[in-house]
Amino acid sequence: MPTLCVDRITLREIRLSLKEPFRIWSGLVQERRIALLELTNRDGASVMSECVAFHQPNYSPETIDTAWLAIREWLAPRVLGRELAGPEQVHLLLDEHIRGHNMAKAAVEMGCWGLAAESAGVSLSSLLGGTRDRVPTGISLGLQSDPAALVARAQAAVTAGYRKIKVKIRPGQDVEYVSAVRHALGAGIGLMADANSAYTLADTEHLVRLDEFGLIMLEQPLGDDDLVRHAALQRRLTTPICLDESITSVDRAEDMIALGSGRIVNIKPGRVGGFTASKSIHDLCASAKIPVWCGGMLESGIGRAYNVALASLSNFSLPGDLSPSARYWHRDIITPEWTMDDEGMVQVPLDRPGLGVTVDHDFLDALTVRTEVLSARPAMAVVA
Ligand code: OSB
Ligand code: MG
Repeated sequence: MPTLCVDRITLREIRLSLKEPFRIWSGLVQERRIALLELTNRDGASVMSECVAFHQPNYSPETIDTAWLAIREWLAPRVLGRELAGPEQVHLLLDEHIRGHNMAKAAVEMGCWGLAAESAGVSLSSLLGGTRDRVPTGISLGLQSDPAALVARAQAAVTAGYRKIKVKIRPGQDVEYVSAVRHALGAGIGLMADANSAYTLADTEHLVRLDEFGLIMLEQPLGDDDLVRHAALQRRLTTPICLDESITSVDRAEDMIALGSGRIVNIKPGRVGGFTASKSIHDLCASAKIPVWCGGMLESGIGRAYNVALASLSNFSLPGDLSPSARYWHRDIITPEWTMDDEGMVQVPLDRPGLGVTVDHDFLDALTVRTEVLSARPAMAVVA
């Protein structure tokens, strides 16, 4: 068993412009500021990981800048130069006496999983216990200016082969939009809506109107930390509620099940602090017969590699937000880019060790706006 000992973490920030701005209720992303980590093992192996925090705290309290600080000041020092029995150990190591900062923790923790896979010469999917060689893919469509614009995008997505169409909604842009898309696509297409916490319980009667469209789920209608009101709303809806923002740990998933706050979980490894927590939530949900699927955070091809590996686990039974590179970027930072076949499936790169993607370092350098190298604290210098 090759040992895991991270000697160096190089942080870098890149800027990557989306082909089309992505709008949710609480904000807009046009140019993605992405923090990438390169972890180097003592044996020389190295791997990159991605921190999914946005530039603003509109999805979760973290931002790229708070994550950068947390990694430099508190998280990297916990792993650098330490002999690790395996990546399973890293979650607890980062979690003890450090509250929150899940996306920062996840970037380090998932990088350790990637490094372990790379060093052992196995695919990340096999190291995690994945059981599939391809995963079904959905698309997430941002808020549009009118129903026709949304319908056009939804129809194009169905033609491209996507297995699930998710539309963002907000007060004033909901029933009319969902109705237009459902009528245009027909009853057989898997359709869902994501509100990113845009509503309150006072909107219950209004949200009940969505029941008639046969949505596979309604994602995160209420407050990000509000399981109690989601339970009240779920009692009024026939549409299953799926929680995204609210599920920040395996304990919150347990609470959701106990309270009946939702019937489906969107697992984003960044939001829950990494792969060990993701696997625990996956296993808990499997035993409670709660389907899970892998969400997205407008990741580059590096973050996508981690999500695809995770989505190859058996209880990821619904299509994930795992769109191919070309849905987001003019050019991705990996070669070849992520693609989807016309059945809406993404191939899990099982035949390659580690992440299974090749980073385009020249392009990465051209996109980089800052870097910082973090190393194991050197032994005290002896001054002669
Ligand atoms: O709620 O899943 C979300 C994008 C930004 C912020 C929140 C969300 C999303 C998405 C995009 O839905 C999913 C993707 O990466 O394609
Ligand atoms: Mg969501």
